[in-house]
Amino acid sequence: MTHKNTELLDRVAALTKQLNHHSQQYYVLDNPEIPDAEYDRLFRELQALESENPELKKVDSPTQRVGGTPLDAFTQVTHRIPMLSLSNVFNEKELQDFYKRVRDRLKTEDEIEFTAEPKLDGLALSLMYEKGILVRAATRGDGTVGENVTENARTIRNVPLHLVGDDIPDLLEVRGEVFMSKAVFEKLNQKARENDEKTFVNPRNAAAGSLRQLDSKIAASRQLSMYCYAVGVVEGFELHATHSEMLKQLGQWGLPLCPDVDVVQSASGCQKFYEKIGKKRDSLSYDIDGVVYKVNDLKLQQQLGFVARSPRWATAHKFPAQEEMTTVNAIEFQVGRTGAITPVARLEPVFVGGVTVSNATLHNMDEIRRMDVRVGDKVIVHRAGDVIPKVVSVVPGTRKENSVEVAIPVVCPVCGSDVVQEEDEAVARCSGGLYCHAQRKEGIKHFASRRAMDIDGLGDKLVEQLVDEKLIDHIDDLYQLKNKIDEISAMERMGKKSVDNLISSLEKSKLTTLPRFIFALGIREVGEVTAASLANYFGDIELLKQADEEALINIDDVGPIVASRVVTFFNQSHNIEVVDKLIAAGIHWPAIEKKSEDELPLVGLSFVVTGTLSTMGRNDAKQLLIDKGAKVVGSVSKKTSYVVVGENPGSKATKAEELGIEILDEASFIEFIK
Ligand code: 9MJ
Repeated sequence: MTHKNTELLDRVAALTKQLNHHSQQYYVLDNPEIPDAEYDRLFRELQALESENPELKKVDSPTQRVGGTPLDAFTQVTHRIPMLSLSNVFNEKELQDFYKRVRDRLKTEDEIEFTAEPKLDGLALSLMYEKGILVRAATRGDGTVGENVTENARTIRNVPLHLVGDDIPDLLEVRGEVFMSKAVFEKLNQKARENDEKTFVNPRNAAAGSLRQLDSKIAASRQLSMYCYAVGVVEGFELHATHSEMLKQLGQWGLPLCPDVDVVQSASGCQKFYEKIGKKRDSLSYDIDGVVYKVNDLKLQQQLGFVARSPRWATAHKFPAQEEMTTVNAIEFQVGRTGAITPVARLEPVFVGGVTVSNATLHNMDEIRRMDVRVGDKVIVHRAGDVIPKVVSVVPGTRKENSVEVAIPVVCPVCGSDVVQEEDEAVARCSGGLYCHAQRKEGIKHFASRRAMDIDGLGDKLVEQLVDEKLIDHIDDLYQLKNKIDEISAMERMGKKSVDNLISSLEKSKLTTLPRFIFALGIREVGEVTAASLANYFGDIELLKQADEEALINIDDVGPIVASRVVTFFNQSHNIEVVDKLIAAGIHWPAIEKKSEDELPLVGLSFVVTGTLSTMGRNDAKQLLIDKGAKVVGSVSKKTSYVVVGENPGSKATKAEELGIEILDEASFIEFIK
């Protein structure tokens, strides 16, 4: 062998070893040791060497994980030992019956030990290792004959392409469940939605569809995972005495195991495990549809044997289904607290996820269009844990002949204001900001808040109470409360003192500033900084009311989105009415003097204020800067001129240092402002 060849062989071997090690750390042990980019570099190097020297490529090379040439069809695989299905129990009584059957059959009064495992909701897969090398993977199929999906299985990152450790059997078949983690499922669906592609209905379908892809490159892109839970054919290895020891052994060979498996005693131990996993269900990273109990002692398993196609030594304890089918009786639109219009499906009541569901969210119009859901359709409803039920898909072929597409309402179903949908948003919104009943509570809370009208003593709870008691409807009603003292006093927790305080705070709040008043109106996208810019530019609310988008875009800090939100807001006669009533009630502010250039020495500079200042609040500091013409923004970027840093500043200060932006501590800031 030439010198060059040995070098090449050594490099391929070294890369293979490193990649296998890091792959195991990342995918099986969840403990990555090197950055992804470094892994990718090693990977690409090996890929390049193999493509230049195809004779060096092994079937268990880490490069085999990215998929290869698409197949025309899967070949069939006959399982030497059939792949079983499990019997089910649905409640504690049925679990006790199962336990009794096991003990009766074993003719024993002794406690029986079980492994208790989460029941993964994926798709069963058989992996065949010959002398430790993965040579074949097959789906369960009908239990006897499955499909050869070896190419796809090789792309599952936590499936070892070869086993590691001692006593590797001559032949080992392991079985387990292939699944898509909830996080990957959400990520892929998010991407599909962005690209207007079809989404997966649930992680199970996603996993099944991906494992049965003829194009293994597509399968690779689906980021499937597997947990092993059983041993099939074994040659050249003496089985351990219990199932739990066998699982441990699989782990030692590098096979992935579910981390939530336990060993329990008797039916009561099983039931406890069921309840524990039930509580954890929503926080698990993978979907499950129940738990599985298996008699732990393999000799006892053998004595118990099988009935029909299921083992007598195991059973699945199922959770209530989280998905059911039902009919859409109507589609209505609800208005949320921020004006978001949410389509809701009124359903034929159906028992799902442990409760009877008769309404389910359809999220937004994009979702409706994507699914093309219509009244009369049969749909799949999903309800997990405490999450609100949602319609996930339309059952194909169930459409009524005369059904019509769902149209977005043109006016708000609550207040009749125009409904608007911005190009950049999936959500349609009611433009009736201050007027719309659906939005009033949040609007009033914002109006009263410290940085807006600063109405002392009018907290969120009191706003809720006042609205619920029908003492206020819109923000302008606040200033009529002085005529409703008896009614307020009759409310819970409202003593005379609180009422007096509230009324006097309201009176006090009438003297404000124009920036605060504009901010208090709660126009979408108009925060304090924008409100100040608008106030300084127009100097007057009347001019702002009449401003068109062209005029608004001229203002420093105002882009097309903000401009359109402002115009939409003041185009609603309802909103104008509320503003006028507020001013009529006596809200006023000192006139804004157009400041001269030398009074605005900080024009053109941009500031970030972070951390705790000892001599003033952060907002006071911002106000000082704004008053001098500076722009104050929330995050540090290359465009930031200065970062004012108080105590415990966090990541913004670090970022400023990284970008080399000038930092002012409190003392230098005060000096600077002077
Ligand atoms: C699942 N689906 O998680 C079994 N399963 O054992 C577990 N399925 C099984 N075990 C024998 N954890 C047949 C099926």
